[in-house]
Amino acid sequence: MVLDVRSVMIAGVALHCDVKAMLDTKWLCIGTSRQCLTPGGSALPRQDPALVNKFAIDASTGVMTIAEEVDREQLLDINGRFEVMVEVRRDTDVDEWKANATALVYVNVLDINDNEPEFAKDSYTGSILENSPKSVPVTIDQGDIQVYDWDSLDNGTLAITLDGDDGVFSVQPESVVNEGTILLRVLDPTKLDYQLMQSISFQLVATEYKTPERYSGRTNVIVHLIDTNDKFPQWVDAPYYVELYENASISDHVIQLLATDADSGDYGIVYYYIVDTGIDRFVVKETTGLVSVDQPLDRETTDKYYLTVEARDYKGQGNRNSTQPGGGILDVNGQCARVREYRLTTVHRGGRL
Ligand SMILES: [Ca+2]
Ligand SMILES: [Ca+2]
Ligand SMILES: [Ca+2]
Ligand SMILES: [Ca+2]
Repeated sequence: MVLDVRSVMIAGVALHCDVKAMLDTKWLCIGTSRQCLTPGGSALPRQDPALVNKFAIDASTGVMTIAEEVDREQLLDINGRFEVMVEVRRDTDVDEWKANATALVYVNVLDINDNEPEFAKDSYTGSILENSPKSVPVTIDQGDIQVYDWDSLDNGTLAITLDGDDGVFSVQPESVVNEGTILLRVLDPTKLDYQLMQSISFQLVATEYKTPERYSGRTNVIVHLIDTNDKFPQWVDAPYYVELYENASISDHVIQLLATDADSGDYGIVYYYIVDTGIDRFVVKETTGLVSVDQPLDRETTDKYYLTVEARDYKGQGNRNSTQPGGGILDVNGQCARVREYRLTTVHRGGRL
């Protein structure tokens, strides 16, 4: 015989079962047995006696009752189904072992929606490279993001959504039954710019969508963006043009060049290099961009110079951008040596190499 009982039931509630129908005036029900039998009658491994003891039976009426609280979600290893052996014995028998009978009572514990969706952790942290393409998964520091609702079928069926991520990520899967491991993937790569934001905070939400209660659970997620060297040095105030007198001394400052780079750390530190071959009249300090005279100038030979200077990030090994500062050599005519600096729009601005 099979009985159904709603979980969680309160101890003492009567189950009117067919055990009573087995009884007549000559038989007494003496209680539940701890031994389980298959429907065919062969011995099974015993259910935990503690489980069988959740039931009691009235010895005179045969009415089974619940002796302890029954929670289906605590009985998943037996699929929410008890197998209770009930024994009856005729009280007038001298040899009670020959005058008894047994029946196996199956008790199915029916589910109620008494669990709310829950994530394994209250918060998660993750990381991802900026500019990662669509569908790339976020690396989660804690391993997997796991969500649970152990209620049965619709009561444990969840929709997984994002709240507050501004459309940057997607979730996979979008629906879970009972338990699931949630992956976060890139949905909109254009918003993964370290120079715009270094981290994104949002919530993951698991919501029952097949129950009237619509229970839901949330967890907090912070995804840190990892900078990449995606920005190139940019020249400030280019193009450059200077005029200097031919008697300028070695080490005289000619012009201060400046390029900036928005990346962080070494990706954003700029070094300067003169890349022309055959022009050895000037030097640039790698770390500052200051151009100085390195060889005596001779106006009779050359009255104009154009250098090509590169700004490079990542210790001089990364992205490059060049400019071409120009210089005119002026006759001294008895004046003191000095430098005149101009910004000329006609001077070509170097492009990316
Ligand atoms: Ca539930
Ligand atoms: Ca339940
Ligand atoms: Ca960057
Ligand atoms: Ca850079």
